[in-house]
Amino acid sequence: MEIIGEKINTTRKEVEKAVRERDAVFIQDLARRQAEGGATYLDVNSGLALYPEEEAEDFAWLVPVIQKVVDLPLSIDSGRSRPIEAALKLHSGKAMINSVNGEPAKMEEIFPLVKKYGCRVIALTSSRDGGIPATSGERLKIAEIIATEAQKYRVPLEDIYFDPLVMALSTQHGNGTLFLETLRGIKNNLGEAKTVSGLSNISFGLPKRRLLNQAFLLLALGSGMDAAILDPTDKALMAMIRAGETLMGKDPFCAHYIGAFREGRLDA
Ligand code: THG
Repeated sequence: MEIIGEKINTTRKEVEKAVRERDAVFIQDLARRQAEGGATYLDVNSGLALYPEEEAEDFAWLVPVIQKVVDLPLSIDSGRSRPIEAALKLHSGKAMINSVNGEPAKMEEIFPLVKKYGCRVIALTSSRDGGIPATSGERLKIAEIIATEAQKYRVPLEDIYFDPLVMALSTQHGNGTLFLETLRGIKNNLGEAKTVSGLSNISFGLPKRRLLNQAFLLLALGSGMDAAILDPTDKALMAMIRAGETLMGKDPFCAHYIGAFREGRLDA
């Protein structure tokens, strides 16, 4: 599965400071450590920037600084199209835009960029103002609307990673099953479409969050999830992914599993 490293995000205080001070060494260290942990994408978020111009400048600094030290594509995590394009202009490889949703104005802004830069895109199953429906059926309907709209821009379904939007178990005990139902619905109804999720929301407000995150990851992997936004420097979590992929038949001759063992990557 695609492992999207989450650590370069200005909601984290040290990252906010490093971006503000243009501390390339700090950012490059985060990039390297995530790559070494097994990331296949790095999420980059500078959403604390107040103005779009500021966010665009942050991306214009971050993208080359990161890609100078790791040979990985980036997931450009932003709600604004101008900063996203500023990042894409400087990006090498197949970037991912994080994200579009079912809002018509948003799709009109983002899909032309996906087409122009030939990238992948994360599509949240939410509509206007981030409204997230309470049932998997309604979320699936939004995913279908997004898939139909993407066709108009000739964006291939296989480049769209639908995010069913996981919410805290502590607020609704059915939020885990709601997520898994939506995930399976997307995989069953939308052909080549991919799926993705962040992990940490599921466990919000509960003890032993890492335990829940690991169990959740495994259930999602078992339901066909294609990508996850997580901390690739978390060795226990990464070991769980390697085991899960092998158990799901995605590892011919268990070669990756055995290789990971030899590299000492299965020890938490
Ligand atoms: N879906 C999509 N995009 C997303 C999310 C998602 N982007 C943001 C978020 N969720 C994923 N990224 C992060 C980044 C950092 C942290 C969590 C998720 C994080 N977690 C710990 C904390 O908050 O306590 C660790 C703090 C730290 O290390 O400083 O920071 O779901 N499409």
